[in-house]
Amino acid sequence: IKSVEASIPEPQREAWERNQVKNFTDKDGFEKAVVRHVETTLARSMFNCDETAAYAATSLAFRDRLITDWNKTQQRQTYQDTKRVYYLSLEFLMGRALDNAMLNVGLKDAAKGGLADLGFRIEDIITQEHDAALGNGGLGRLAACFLDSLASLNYPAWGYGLRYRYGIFKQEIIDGYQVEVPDYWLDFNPWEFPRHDVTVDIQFFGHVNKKTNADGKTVAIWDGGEIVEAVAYDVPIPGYDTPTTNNLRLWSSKASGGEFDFQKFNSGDYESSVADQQRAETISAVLYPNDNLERGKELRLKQQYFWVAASLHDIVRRFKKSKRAWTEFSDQVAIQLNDTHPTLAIVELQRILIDTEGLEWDLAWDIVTSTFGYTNHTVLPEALEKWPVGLMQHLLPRHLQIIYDINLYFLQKVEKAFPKDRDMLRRVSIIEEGQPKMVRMAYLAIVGSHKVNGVAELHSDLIKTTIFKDFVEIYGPDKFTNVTNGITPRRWLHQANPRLSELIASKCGGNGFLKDLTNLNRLEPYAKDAAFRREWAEIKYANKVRLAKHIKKTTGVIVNPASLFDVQVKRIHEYKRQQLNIFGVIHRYLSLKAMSPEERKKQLPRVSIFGGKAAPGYWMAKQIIHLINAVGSVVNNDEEIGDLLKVIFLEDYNVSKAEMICPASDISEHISTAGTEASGTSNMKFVLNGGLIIGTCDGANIEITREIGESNIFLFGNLAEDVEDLRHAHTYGYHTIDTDLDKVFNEIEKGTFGSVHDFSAMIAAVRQHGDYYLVSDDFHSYIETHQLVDEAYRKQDEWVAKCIVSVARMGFFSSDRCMNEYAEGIWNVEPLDVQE
Ligand code: GPK
Repeated sequence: IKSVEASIPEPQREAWERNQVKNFTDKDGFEKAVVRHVETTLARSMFNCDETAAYAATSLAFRDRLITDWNKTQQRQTYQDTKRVYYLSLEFLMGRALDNAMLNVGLKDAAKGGLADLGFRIEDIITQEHDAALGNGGLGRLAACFLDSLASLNYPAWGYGLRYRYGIFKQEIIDGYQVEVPDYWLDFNPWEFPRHDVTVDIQFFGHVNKKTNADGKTVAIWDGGEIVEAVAYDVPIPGYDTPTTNNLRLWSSKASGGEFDFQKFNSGDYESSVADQQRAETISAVLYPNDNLERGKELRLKQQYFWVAASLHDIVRRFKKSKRAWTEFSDQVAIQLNDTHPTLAIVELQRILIDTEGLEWDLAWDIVTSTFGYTNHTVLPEALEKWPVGLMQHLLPRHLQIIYDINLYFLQKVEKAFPKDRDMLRRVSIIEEGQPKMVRMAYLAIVGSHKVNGVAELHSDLIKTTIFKDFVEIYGPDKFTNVTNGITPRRWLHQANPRLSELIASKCGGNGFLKDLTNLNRLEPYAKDAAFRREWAEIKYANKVRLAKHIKKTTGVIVNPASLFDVQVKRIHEYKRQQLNIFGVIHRYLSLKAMSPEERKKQLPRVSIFGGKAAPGYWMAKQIIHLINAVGSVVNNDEEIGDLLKVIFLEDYNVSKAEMICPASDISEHISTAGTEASGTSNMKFVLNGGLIIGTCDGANIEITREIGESNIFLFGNLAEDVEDLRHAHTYGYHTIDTDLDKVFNEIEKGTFGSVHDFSAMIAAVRQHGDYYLVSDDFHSYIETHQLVDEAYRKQDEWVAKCIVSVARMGFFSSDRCMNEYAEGIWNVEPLDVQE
């Protein structure tokens, strides 16, 4: 093994070593770094430093540390020449970086003391930071948790994504309706390093010519069209308690050849030269705000190719520097496709290998398929990506030819294995026949990968028996596997809930559980310890007080922290069934209203908290938000009800708000129609923070139940295996609406919550349009289960004991476990030793 130093030529090594950057390691060093950045980098007088400047200088001080660690990590990884993982994701929902950097580097206390000396409270400085919100929801946040785990476990790994100028929109609630505001987040971003020297020219459009070489071989030449330049921006990803600092490389688009086309500019065509520039910049301008939905827009396909082509160019360039034979490509490189969004990478690598590098098709295809792995995140048909053949032909003519060839060879093999099964060929073809013809991206991803995985056991079973059934027959079951999702305990426990983390550490032998979450099991005996339960409950209460303050500040509503906090925060979607929740809330309200004052006094006070964004074009989801707010304004102002019920919609749910909300929940709702939520990951965050959950038998809820025990979770509703039959029955007229739900509907239709017209479609979806999401079928068991929740919460001691036992049994759901499973079962990569 060559050492890092060996990469520096002998005569100069001493001078470089003598002048090495020395990073701060304590409070005094931190203060010096801050003051220096205030005065020099920010050019502010040290006596004129506000919180914004203190945030900037603190971040820059930590950035200095990260980048020196980053440099060493990259050198080490290059010189050891081990296999690297490349995680391709259109979304990285990172949230804030400063708090995470301080904790991972282990210098938060130093920073806290230093900032206090300089006159600041660390909390005020941390909250200055704008979330990096380059994602929609679960899929993007999963990618961010994976990066944290990969670095913490010392895996050589890079993320590749797009540097959107606008992340997910900011949500405002105006008169109860969602209004979208652009999220321009790049005004000051100390966490990225522009690499103006790392650029790639990306080609679009044009045409393909055939040319015969000197050796008589025919080759394809992709000519003409337009070129857009990709510029790299690097974001350092620090591991927890390790010097490993990995890289997230984000590509930004820019007109090729500098600012303007000078030809056009000089010829007086100023407007069109500016227009060209703007068109190029549009590619990385904005994140598509859809979750679990693909809308097939041309610009989206351009984004995908732009990002994939730049990333592959980078990966191939790095490989070629190693001078190894092409046959060793997959010994050096593993590429994971986060959903089908980067599927064109398969085609692009095949194109590079055959067109640019001159390899034979079969050899190239072996290299390609041994390099890629594909993760599926949904079975919802509206989310499965398909692109019109015509659009692909226009934008990427050479790629379409290659897709046709991939399909031809694939179908030939299928035909051999299943002779005379014409329908099989039609079903599995990468090209869907129809008007228009479509390229099925998931099928292309399966054919071009060596492993396909789902994200929870039920989901991985479902893809094998439904959407990808034929492919299991063709390839055999071993190509398909499961890796149940996980979350990083650093952000979702240590950072979000410092007091709970500290209490746990005091009983688990220190902070080791943050690196091996299974160590949480040492907590279990303390569930029986009354003093421990008191401390535990006191922390939960303090977290609820903090959320109550936020609610008061942002909505004006005063909630009692002693109430049961019932939380559903996630993207608004019919399949996630926020409508079921709000109908249940209305049912509770009607029940309270029907009670005598004496009876009412016996009821448990509850706060129903919602949060989440609706895709701007998802009309029904927006109506759900409106109904929640409409119910809130009636219930919250009903003096007869008082503290017994409050309904809150939290504006602009995002990662940093989740960090405040998860620790403050008593019960959270994960109530998707069985079989629709691939995994869910917030269910894990809530349990890890000492909250219980109410949920359906869906996604990771099932495995959470297996781990923590059935008595510690509130399960309800129909099972996935029954959904199809129920839907079938609805369609053929056997749908009687649950009587309690019918009362709720009647109340809405009386106008109790205002605009009857707005809510009629939500009701019609259940009553008239087949109730696709089984809201009525599950309503009764949902209501009953909430009664069980009330009863359980009254027995506080038992409740707290359940919470402690659940946390103790959550070790499995660390994204560290997840990354180890991918590394062993899919990537075949190993961690790199870090002897410093
Ligand atoms: C799945 F298909 C998609 C999508 O477009 N966006 C998204 O966030 C989610 N997902 C699933 O809905 C979750 O069940 C899952 O936990 C998450 O991906 C991560 O796998």
